[in-house]
Amino acid sequence: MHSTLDIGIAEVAPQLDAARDELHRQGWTVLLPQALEPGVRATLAQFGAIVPQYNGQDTWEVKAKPGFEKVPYSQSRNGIGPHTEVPVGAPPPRYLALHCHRQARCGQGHTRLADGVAFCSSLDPELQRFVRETPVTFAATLAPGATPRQTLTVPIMGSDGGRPVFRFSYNQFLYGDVNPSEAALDDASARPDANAPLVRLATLAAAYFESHAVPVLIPDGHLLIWDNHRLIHSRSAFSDPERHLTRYWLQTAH
Ligand SMILES: O=C(O)CCC(=O)C(=O)O
Ligand SMILES: [Fe+2]
Repeated sequence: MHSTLDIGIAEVAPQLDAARDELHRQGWTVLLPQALEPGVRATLAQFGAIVPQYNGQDTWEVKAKPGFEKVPYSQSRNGIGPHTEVPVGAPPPRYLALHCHRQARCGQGHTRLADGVAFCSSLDPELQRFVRETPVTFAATLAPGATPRQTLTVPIMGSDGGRPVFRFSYNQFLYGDVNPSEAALDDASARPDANAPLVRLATLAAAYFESHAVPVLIPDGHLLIWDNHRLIHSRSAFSDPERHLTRYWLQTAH
């Protein structure tokens, strides 16, 4: 006998097959509200296992909160530079999903995606070598200025079972942490020089995003899912305080 949940998933199976194809082909896809009818978690389970976030819970609300007005943080209305999620993870979550409850109505607040592997190919040979060979210490705190801090030292372009695993953080390369505090942002003396490879990479990624990123304004009720081992994402600033998405991290066996 089928439960309601089984029937729900069976009904959307063709849509999910098409979405999986697109996810593998272009690195991202958008699921329609109908594909989420069996329940967001049940649908996401068809892509991977939901894993806990920095707060220990398996969801994170991307919604502006007081106290983060000056930092490039998910719970602010500020833009966030090009990054991959959880670069301190070994491995980082394979997929990232954003379920949109209410999109910004101000014409901004796009989630922007670009191919990290293509970005690496656009670099000069010296930086390409740096990206593949030089270990970089990634550091992440749960929230700006918080403790504890997690770190991992690995090259930017690594691999997991033969697949590329790309780690990147504009914030980390410029300000020393995935979630820089206001003090770190203000501390010009602590800033590495413009010729340092990590600073050049951050600047080049921002420029690459200007010309190559796909801006996605996830419609209300839809879910954007992308390959976090391959794509870099960023967010444009917005003013609408009601913008609200729920973020999920998924892990796969391979
Ligand atoms: O708000 C967004 O569109 C994405 C923010 C972000 O980078 C994240 O939640 O991982
Ligand atoms: Fe992110």
